[in-house]
Amino acid sequence: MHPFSKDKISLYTSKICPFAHRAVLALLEANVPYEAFEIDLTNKPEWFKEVNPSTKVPTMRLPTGEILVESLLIVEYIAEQYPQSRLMPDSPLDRYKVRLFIDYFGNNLQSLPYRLMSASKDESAKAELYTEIVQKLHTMNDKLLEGSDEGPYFFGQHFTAADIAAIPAIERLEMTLEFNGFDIKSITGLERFNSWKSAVKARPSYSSTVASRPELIKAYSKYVK
Ligand SMILES: N[C@@H](CCC(=O)N[C@@H](CS)C(=O)NCC(=O)O)C(=O)O
Repeated sequence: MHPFSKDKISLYTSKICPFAHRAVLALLEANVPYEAFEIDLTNKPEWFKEVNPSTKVPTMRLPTGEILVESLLIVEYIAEQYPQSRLMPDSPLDRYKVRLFIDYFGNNLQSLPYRLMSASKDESAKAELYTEIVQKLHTMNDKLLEGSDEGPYFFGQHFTAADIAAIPAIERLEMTLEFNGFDIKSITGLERFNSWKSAVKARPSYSSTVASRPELIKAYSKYVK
């Protein structure tokens, strides 16, 4: 029998997982009471298979027993179930823009930290990837400007699912760049990106839940080849 909360949402999560962090951010931003069950990804409990046979985090259990998986779909569910959170904009066109940004981010930036970690001993692959990362961060800067000139969030003053989708992987990209001796702050032309990142990181939902650098480095060292 697996543990779950009888009256609240249960979130099976891992502090070091960027996907799980999205669900945590959405729940906190929507002020939804929930109980977290921390899953050790290196030694998953047997009972986790009963909750979600794919044994991935985040997995969310509603008090009715329904199981929800996939971080972006969980974020959208929270946005719809708790519309006062305003995690998605009001108009279909603006929601489309948020989803387009999330799609762009997933296809272009989400995998960069893992790719850089895997290339870490290969200096020429790393240099090539670094050029690609700089170019992709410039494109992200442009996409943020397209969302809103002023910011600070993708959708201006309004914090949305777009910000939630992107920040966990950006945190890990920043860490991996630093780990390899690259300072993201030394890349010029990223003013909009930098102000976006600072504003998102300053939110209590983020600052109170982000894994520390040592925790992340310990967890991610297994990807370093
Ligand atoms: N597409 C999924 C990815 C979730 C995922 O890959 N989570 C990783 C941790 S970061 C996991 O649970 N891995 C466990 C495993 O693969 O065994 C989502 O967005 O929720």
